[in-house]
Amino acid sequence: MLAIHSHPARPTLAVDEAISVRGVVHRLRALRGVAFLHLRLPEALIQVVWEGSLPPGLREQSAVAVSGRCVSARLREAALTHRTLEVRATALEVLSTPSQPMPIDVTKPTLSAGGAAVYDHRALSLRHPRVQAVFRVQQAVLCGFREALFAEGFTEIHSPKLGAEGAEGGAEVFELEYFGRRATLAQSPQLYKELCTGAFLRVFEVGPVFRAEKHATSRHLAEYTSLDLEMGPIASFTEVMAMQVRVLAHTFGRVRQTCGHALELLGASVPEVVCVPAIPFAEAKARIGGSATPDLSPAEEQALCRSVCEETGSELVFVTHYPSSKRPFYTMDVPGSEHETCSFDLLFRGVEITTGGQRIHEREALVAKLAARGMNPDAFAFFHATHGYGLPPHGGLGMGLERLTAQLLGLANIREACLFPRDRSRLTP
Ligand code: AMO
Repeated sequence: MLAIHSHPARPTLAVDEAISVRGVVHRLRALRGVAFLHLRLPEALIQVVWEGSLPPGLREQSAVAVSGRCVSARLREAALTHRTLEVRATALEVLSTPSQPMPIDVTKPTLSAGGAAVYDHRALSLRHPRVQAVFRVQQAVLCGFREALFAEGFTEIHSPKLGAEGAEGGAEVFELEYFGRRATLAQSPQLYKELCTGAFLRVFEVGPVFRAEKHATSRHLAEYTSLDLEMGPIASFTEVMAMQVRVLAHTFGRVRQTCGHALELLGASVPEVVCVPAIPFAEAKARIGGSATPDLSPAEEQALCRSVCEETGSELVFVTHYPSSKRPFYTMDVPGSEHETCSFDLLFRGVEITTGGQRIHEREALVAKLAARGMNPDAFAFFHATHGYGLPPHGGLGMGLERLTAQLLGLANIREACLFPRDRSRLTP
């Protein structure tokens, strides 16, 4: 009978060790009698030196099995991580051979293919070390986010992505046919994370959300990964802001600790998050001489970040008390005001990365707000019925993973931080 053991055979990538690995040939340079292979392993790019004739089928992108001995640590500049090694191979077996050459060159230090080609051949451009570095940082961001929230007593949830109504309102909702009736794709886990505060008190979710954005911009996707948290009971939305600061401080620390080489490859610096300035919306507008609109335009967000950074040195800034007209129905208004909300955005290097705030937790107030907005309270009965049975005063936030990654790494376009981007014109690959 076949028995499968739990001990993984992970190679020790250390100088003077015997090594036996399977990987993919990233780059092949064959000289007379000697070949240099850059080999892609799960966490590293190593150099393999092979003296002898080339086995049939050995090409770039071939999968191979290599045995040999690690002789030195080298090739730092091309590597995916700091664990870089040179291996003298004594055996080299070809496991698979591509039938076509690559349409884009992933072996040069920077990817020279133009914008559309990078995404048309996304599964191939992901093989480039710099492109991979983006996703290694993104993984560390996720890891840091989760670690920080587990340490704060949060429970991770997975809410449905198919539903009857969009949570965020507006026209940015995808509709589809669902067994003969209309359904929508979740714009956010908002309603479900709120409901879960009644059970778990503190919850978070990492998951896909869908926005039928009409405009093609460098900061909008039609599908993105939302990092959400919701917590109760709270006394003020500033507790949510404090949680955001603690979570980001830990997350950025995690990235600095584990992604040194990826950051170097991308020329990115990760700020220390100690204290983040907060400025009310009206004051923010006045400070930059902004327009009279109830939102900050992209240019105003940039101007505000520049101004606050010059004064305080902080690359992050909270804007609080957004006008009620620009916030969804579930947002709590400042007591005694119908115009200002207990809410905030967090801007990072000129772009909004987070929206958050306190929510209405009393059923009557919620139903009244829905009705006042001309929305049908019956369509949200499953939501406000739970409020009737008691929800703690609660608040939370949602942060776009791709936006956060793009801002952290100074990427010009959010698509660079998305494995397989979806926008108005792209549904494949
Ligand atoms: P909001 O709609 O502001 O708030 O979204 C929260 C954050 O998600 C990111 N984001 C996007 N990223 C890429 N493409 C898009 N089309 C896109 N739209 C938004 C941004 C933004 O700051 N339920 C609330 C959050 C909450 O209050 O808890 C919400 O979804 O980084």
